Amino acid sequence: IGTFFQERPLLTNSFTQDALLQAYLQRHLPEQQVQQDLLLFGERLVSEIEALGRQCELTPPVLQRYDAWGRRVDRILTCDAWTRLKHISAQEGLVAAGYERTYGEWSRVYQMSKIYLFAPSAGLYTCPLAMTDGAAKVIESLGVPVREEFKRLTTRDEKRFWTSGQWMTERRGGSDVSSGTETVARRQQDGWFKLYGFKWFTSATDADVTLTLARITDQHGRSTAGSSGLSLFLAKVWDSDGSCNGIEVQRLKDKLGTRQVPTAELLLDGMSAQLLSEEGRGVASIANMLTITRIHNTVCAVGTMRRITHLCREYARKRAAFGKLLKDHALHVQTLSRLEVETRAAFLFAMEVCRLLGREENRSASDRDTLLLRLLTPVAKLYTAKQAVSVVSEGLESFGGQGYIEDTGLPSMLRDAQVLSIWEGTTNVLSLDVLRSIAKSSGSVLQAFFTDERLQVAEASAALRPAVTSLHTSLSALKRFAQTAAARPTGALEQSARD
Ligand code: MFK
Ligand code: FAD
Repeated sequence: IGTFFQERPLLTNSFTQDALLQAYLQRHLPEQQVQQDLLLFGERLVSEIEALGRQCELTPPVLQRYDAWGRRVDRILTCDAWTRLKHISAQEGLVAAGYERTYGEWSRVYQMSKIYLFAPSAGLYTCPLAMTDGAAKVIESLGVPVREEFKRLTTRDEKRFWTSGQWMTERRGGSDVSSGTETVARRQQDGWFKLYGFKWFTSATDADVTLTLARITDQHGRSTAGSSGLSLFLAKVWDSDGSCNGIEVQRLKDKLGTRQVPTAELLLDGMSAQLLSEEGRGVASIANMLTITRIHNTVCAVGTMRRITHLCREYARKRAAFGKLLKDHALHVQTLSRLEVETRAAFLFAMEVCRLLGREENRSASDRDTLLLRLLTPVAKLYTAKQAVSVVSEGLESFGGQGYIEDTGLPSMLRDAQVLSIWEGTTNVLSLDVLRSIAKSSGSVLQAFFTDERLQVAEASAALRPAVTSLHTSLSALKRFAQTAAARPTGALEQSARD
């Protein structure tokens, strides 16, 4: 069979090999403790976490519907590596660091730096972590008295750590949750609710608790349609004896990627749940969760881009073609440079959003910071998700045929990247969210963006100012129209004709 065997690309400490992350932290968060923690975490990624992530890919979850005696049990069986990743996530404070706020306004940058390093090795355990972080954020921001749950979602104690699901999507609507949600909530005498409905996509369904949306019914069983009829609930997924809390697991989805994560279809048949939001404020209340999970999505997308770019560079130093190493072929270097530029730009974009989030939570955000966070969150999510697919795809090609071979571990990166633009809001839905943020702020989010000196868009800003002003005028006109229309429909039409 010959004597030549290609040397594989080596994965070394992800922190020490990442010059941009190190430089960014050196500039903004130069604490010795942070450096030390990330250095050790980088070692742990290579020595322990990478293999666990791979085991999750190779041992996907299964649904055990019945026990040996024919009783319906609906147990989701995950592999040991998945459980181990849960414990490591707690120990490393991958959610906790965002709430301990040890580094003040830079706490989110610290936490997300770890998520960024963790993501490409972690067998998608980042998925439950994102939702857990989002649930903690909702509980914290609503100020509701569920202290025990909040503590468990944000603890570093692996024995007490809980994860959360995010059950929004139903068969009629994943984007249009407001009209697509059919699940109803019936009030019980003790003030709790029983939920009945069908949740079409629920990821990391082995979670301990979940947030979900449902319509509260009156005593005649009627409920309000649209977003104003939706309320937000918190529920335990499993009862204390390990059985489901009024849930039937219909099946696990057979997915293109994210095979490590159980994603189930669930029939809610009297699931006991606690009302978290004000009645009818479910969508607005879960929006805080969406902000957090969309930022996680962004950070994970960039983490994946960094990993493939690193592996490609590594490989180019070891693989030869036409008499020299790939790294000495100008055309190949151009391809790798493009990947590097995309990855660096996406990294800085992601970290800027994390910085803004940290400032907001530390109460040191200016009005402009808050506006920018609102505007940039959906933009960062939609942009980096698309870029991740394109960068990973190009990255696979730079391995030639080996990029297509399963046991290199490379193909799963492409499969898993593909979901980043679908879940947590598709690209079009996020584009509409950008418009929502413009409309709700009467254009102020755009003004904040175009007048931000650090973004060095002064020239573009000057050129775009007339467009922003005209957008402002249109939005004001729209607002006036809506106000007049509400009070006097015919008058509004006359006024609009005059305008
Ligand atoms: C790797 C890490 C990633 C982790 C992945 C985890 C696994 C995957 C989990 C999922 O995929 S979970 C499901 C995610 N689903 C979505 O992202 C839903 C996509 N659809 C939307 O985002 C819609 O825009 C949305 C359902 C949120 C709203 O649609 P509507 O019915 O047109 O809402 P409307 O009436 O405009 O807004 C209702 C309220 O919410 C308004 O507040 P007010 O009542 O106070 O006026 C909005 O301002 C507010 N709102 C909506 N989006 C917001 C927001 N507030 C802040 N930020 C936002 N983004
Ligand atoms: P649709 O809403 O039917 O969208 C179909 C297409 O129409 C999309 O391209 C969309 O961009 C476009 N579109 C929709 N509305 C508009 C519009 N107004 N203008 C222009 N274009 C539009 N959901 C959960 O709640 N919890 C989970 O844990 C979860 N896990 C998931 C795991 C995986 C692996 C996947 C793939 C999905 C998961 N989802 C989950 C569901 C996911 O959030 C939805 O699939 C997603 O939000 C899109 O909703 P949909 O599937 O109903 O598509």
